[in-house]
Amino acid sequence: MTTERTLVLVKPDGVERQLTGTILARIEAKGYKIVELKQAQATRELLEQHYEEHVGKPFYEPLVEFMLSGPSVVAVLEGHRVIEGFRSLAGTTDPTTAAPGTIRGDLGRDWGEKVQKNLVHGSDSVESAEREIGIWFA
Ligand code: YYY
Ligand code: MG
Repeated sequence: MTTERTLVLVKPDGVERQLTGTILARIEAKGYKIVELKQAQATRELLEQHYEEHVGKPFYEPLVEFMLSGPSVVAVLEGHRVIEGFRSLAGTTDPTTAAPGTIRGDLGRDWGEKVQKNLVHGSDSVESAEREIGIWFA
């Protein structure tokens, strides 16, 4: 089995709520290695690439506005099966119903807004991981 890399974001809600340390600690406690780490302010152009699969969907515009609302913390994790491992750690997309024990399930909820502020992003495949790492660490 080969070592994988995945792109993780602590989204602007996580940074604003000062949950970066908590989230990174959970990643390290699970045993994954953080091999790149920085804070970055996304641009509309960057987000259009990052979320290319979602361009045109009803939630796309609110999602972009939210992602532009403040800096994100951007990390690359490394480990065996880290792509599915981080997504399991993150929990399902809707933080209200994400399982307790996950990052989204323990730390997130619906704030009554159009967009789902769900604290983190994790790549969903080897292909998207390599693509997203190239976008955020160009
Ligand atoms: O991979 P994941 O982040 O769990 O969900 P995606 O289906 O890739 O959607 C990306 C992002 O868009 C999601 O984290 C929140 C937002 N979103 C939304 O606001 N409303 C939806 N119905 C679906 C997704
Ligand atoms: Mg996704």
